[in-house]
Amino acid sequence: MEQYNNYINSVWRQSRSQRTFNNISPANKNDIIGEFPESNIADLEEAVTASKFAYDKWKRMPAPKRGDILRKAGDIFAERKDELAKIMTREMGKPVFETKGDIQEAIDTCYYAATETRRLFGHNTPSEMPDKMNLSFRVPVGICGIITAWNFPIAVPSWKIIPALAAGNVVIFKPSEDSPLSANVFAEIMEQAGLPKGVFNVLHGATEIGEAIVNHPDINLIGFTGSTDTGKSIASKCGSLNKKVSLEMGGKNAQIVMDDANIELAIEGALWGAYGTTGQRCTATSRVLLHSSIYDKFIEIFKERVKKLKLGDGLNPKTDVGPVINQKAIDKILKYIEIGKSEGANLVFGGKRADNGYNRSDDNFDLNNGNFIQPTLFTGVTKEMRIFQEEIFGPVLSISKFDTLEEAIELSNSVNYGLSSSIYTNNVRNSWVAVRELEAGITYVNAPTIGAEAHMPFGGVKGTGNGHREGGWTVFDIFTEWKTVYIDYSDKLQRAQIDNYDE
Ligand code: UN1
Repeated sequence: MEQYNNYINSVWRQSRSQRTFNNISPANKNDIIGEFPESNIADLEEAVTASKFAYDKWKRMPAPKRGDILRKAGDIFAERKDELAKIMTREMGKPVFETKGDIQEAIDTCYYAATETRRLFGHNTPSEMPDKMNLSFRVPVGICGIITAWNFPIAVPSWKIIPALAAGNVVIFKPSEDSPLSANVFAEIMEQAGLPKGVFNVLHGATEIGEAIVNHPDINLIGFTGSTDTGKSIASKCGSLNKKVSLEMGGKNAQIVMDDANIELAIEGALWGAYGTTGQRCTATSRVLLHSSIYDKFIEIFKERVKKLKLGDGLNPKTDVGPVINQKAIDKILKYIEIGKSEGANLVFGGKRADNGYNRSDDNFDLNNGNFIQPTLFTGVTKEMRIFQEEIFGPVLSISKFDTLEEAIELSNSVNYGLSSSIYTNNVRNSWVAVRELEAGITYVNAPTIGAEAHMPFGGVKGTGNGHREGGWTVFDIFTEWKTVYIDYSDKLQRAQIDNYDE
């Protein structure tokens, strides 16, 4: 079996723990991708020592020079797009057209961050004293511990790592144990781009190494994408250590469809939003709220479209929907389907593991060997139901009914999450009222709840985040501190707040 390593100080090496875990393709349990190290605290100490040493030089390199390296990384991601997309599909399952999009987000992020290194604007402002100059500019935070999920194995890490590096930080990255190979390719690309040694390190493993990173006193910041429960416990630990922490967590995103909407467009949007990435996005459409006058018509057409979605190997271009990530995910999703049934929702389609009787992209592909679940559709879902409230992270969509826009907004907002939201309407007033009232970091008008672009702020309110926004210009608020400078050239002691108001 192929053996893979950690990446510390530009050296590929085994863990001191001597322990490993297997990375298995979710589409085929017989396809073992390789063995990866289960890192421990000794590995982390080495990475921290290397990072500290690297930080000293990296933070002093002119930002535009750092930008040149990141631009080069973008070029290499672009050159290696096809090859990397296949690796990602093999390891986490989503179809190749999606993994290519995932890499494109990283390319966009590299190019955006590279140009930002020539801005990273600070502020000059008048002093209240004569002959004195006030300014404030961004400085790096230090060593950043980055912990991410597997559903966007390149895009989501890049949203954090690339701007962190652009701003002069160094990074210790713990990828998900379900997508470790993509992380190693990420490291290879950073090295090819010319990143100095120790600036970017990868440590594989699960909770043990994740907790060690969060607890390490010399790691100054934690950037996390994953579940709300894990995020909250990381945040409380960081609180007690007075460590900066940025969290991107769960979602329970709703698409509202008004009676005046283009129904065909809304159906297409819901299909992509709910079943794209097999529903495994924090931005996924897990609820559709339909105006009562179009409720039956929408469901009738929608159900037929869901039936047509072909399951299979993401490497096959005919596949619409890939597998879910692992057995734990299957158990969780099937448990929620049972909950939905017992709560009285109508299961109108799907609801089971998909076997070879299911609509496949290739008749010879054995769905039984992979983690395949039928795209599932519940109707008649009410807001008290757990399937309406809780994040399932799988191909399960709940449909509910409303009579007025106010009711739709109230339904959309009546969950503990607030990442994405959407309204389909051809009425200007409806759309702007929704934009104003929806409690979410992102609102789409006439587009599904997925599809964030790299140069815009990304993040959510309520249980989704802790006030930060990745993406665009706002990500630099996470990965920098402000240094404020006063330069007094009056040649005398000037006491602020006192001398200038002296009679
Ligand atoms: C995620 O699910 O963690 O907007 C990120 C989107 C993608 C990013 C999703 N561009 O759905």
